[in-house]
Amino acid sequence: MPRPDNCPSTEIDPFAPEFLEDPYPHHESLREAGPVVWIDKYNLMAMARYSEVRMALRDFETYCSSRGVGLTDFATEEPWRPPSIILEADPPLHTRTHGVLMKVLSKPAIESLRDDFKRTADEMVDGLIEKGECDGVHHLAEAFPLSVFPDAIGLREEGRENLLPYGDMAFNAFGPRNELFEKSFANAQPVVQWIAEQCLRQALVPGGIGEQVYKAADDGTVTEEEAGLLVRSLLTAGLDTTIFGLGAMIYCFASSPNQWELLRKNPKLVRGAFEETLRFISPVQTFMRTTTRPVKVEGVELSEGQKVLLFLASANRDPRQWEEPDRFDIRRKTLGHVGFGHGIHICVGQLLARLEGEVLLTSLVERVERIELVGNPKWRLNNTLHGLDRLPIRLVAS
Ligand code: OVM
Repeated sequence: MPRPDNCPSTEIDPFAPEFLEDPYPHHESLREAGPVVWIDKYNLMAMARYSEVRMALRDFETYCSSRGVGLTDFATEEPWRPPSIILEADPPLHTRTHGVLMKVLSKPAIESLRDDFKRTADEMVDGLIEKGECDGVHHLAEAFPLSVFPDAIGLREEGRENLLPYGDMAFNAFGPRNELFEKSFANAQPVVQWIAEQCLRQALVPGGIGEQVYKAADDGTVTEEEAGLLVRSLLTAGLDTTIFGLGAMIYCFASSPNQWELLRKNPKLVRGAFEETLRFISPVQTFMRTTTRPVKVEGVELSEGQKVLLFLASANRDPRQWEEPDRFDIRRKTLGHVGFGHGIHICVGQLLARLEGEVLLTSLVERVERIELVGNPKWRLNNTLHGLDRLPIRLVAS
């Protein structure tokens, strides 16, 4: 795929450790380079401005998902696993599968989990206040979703340690076959096998969301095999994403004590605060699309079959759209942020993610006067996700 005429280009590698460690200054260079930028290293077209990212996400006919939403072009290369029938699909298949997950993750379905989630969060926060210092990632951002999400789906206890390695693999696999990819795939076989086994109907504990997906197979909306693949989507997308989001939330408040004070004075801001975290950090940093036809963008002609890298995280901090975008401000109007994506592929699990964020933040606000940073945060590098590996904090009781 040649570089189109009159298109700015860059030698930046958006999957190199120095980019992933602190992506935000690199996003600025990409935004300033132009509405579309050619990434030499991967023959990749990039969009980093809010307006172009939204446009491409909305135009699913021109910017398709069925050829993969990572670097691998499913039209010419073998994907690492059978494609997702929702993420890596276009209408009409996407419409059908999206409908099934919409229903099992609907407002009433998710709300029925609230009381249980809140009890768990309350106990967890109480325990950590008692403990004094803790790791905000390990003891909270990971521990909370791990103790509620697999139960909500209806997974058995045994083998749950495979969930995080699988997510790490799946999100690295959208990028190039670099060191991060190779490392996460070192022990792939048993992890992939365990996941595949848990997606089967007979593996799922009755009463969970997984069982609900199979009920859609009973009424004929999807086949039994498709139901299994949709459970796989839940297991792939449902854990690392929320963990990185919750870790970011704790980090934002630990490093902005004035915002914490503001939230404690006005707990009604909890929902908006989680949303601002998603805008500010964007746990899912990027997704790609593939063009289905030649298309002109701001004077640059993209050819058919062109991979296009969409920087959600950069769109969420584009000064063309946001005032003081690099400021974490929980009173901000975050409407229109693309942290959950945009258009037909917008996150189908967003109500569950928001429930986790809201519930955990509420437990903290009710109990904690200060979140003190007691050591250096460490970022965990991944080709798609941005989040923390370690966050040494002390929760001081109010
Ligand atoms: C999937 C899926 C959906 C959303 C995100 C994602 C790995 C995967 O359907 O498997 O990230």
